[in-house]
Amino acid sequence: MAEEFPYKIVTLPDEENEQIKRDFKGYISGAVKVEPLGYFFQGIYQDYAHRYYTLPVRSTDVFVASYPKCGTTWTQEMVWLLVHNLDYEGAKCRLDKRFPFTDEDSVIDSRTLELPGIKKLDVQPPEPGKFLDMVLTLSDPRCLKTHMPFSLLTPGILDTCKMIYVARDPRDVVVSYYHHHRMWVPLGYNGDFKMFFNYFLSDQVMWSPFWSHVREAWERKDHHNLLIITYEELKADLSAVTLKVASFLEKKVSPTDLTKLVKHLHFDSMKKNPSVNAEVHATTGFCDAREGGFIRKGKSGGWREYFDEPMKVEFEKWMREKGKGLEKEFKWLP
Ligand code: PPS
Repeated sequence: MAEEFPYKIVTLPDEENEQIKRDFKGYISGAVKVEPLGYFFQGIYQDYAHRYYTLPVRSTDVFVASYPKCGTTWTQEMVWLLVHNLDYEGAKCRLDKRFPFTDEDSVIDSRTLELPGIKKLDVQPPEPGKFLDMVLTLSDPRCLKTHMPFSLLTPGILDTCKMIYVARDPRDVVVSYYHHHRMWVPLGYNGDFKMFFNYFLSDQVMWSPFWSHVREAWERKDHHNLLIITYEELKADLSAVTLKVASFLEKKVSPTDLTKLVKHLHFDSMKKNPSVNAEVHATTGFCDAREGGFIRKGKSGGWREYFDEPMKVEFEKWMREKGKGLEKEFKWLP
């Protein structure tokens, strides 16, 4: 018998919901929280929650999971190439086709693509459920991206397949996520950074709360099928992390292969690589190129240019209170 979805999905109070719909014009279905941890989604998540929770996983699957903007794409490209024995020719195919995003159906509401207030788009609205259907028909080995926290994924997923979980200093995450919300036209966010910052700190952006997300992964850090890496480690020593991931995936990489792969994964190459930089969406109007592109700055510590002193203090307090030790484990704060 199919497993029951064990959590309660709660709609936000009317006033809050209406405000969110005004600030995020793409959230046509409003917003919900999944209790008890309070994971925040658009209302359309309800149509897929059970399917995500019961997604059949295979022993050959490799997941890259993260809270958004933590270095998912970077890790995906590395993982795909390692899994596919450095098939650079195959890697010319778009990453979102090679390495689908299992949550996609609940991120872009297909109705937003027809909204007059957003932007005239010349792409066909995707059929609801299309992305999950595609995931089910992929042949092995599947490489899958998710932003779902462990509790909303197939229970016991790590007993079946491997997963690489990526984390990043939330101060850089909030900046990157702000640009992401302005860049993806169907999300319909036109507000300023301060307003987004407040939404982030009150866990009212998709896949928040950040700390519960990271903590759920951290609690599983000793599982042999889970490897946790950070954006900061990738920045500090891409070769070392690549070797660590290769070893986790039981792949051998020669020194020559490593040099080539690290070059391929460098920010400058990824920024101009059309199979990963999502520039195709700029031509359809799906993505507003003025926000700096999907592969945007690629730096650690860029938050300093966005936070004023009170924001810095408030955010650090939030990190210490909600992070409760994790902020130190991940070396984001001393
Ligand atoms: S998403 O939408 O959640 O999948 O985004 P995600 O891929 O997790 O994160 C996007 C940020 O990762 C940066 N990025 C890189 N940084 C350095 N080197 C490479 N090769 C690289 N590729 C992607 C990307 O620029 C986003 O960070 P910001 O801070 O916005 O630049």
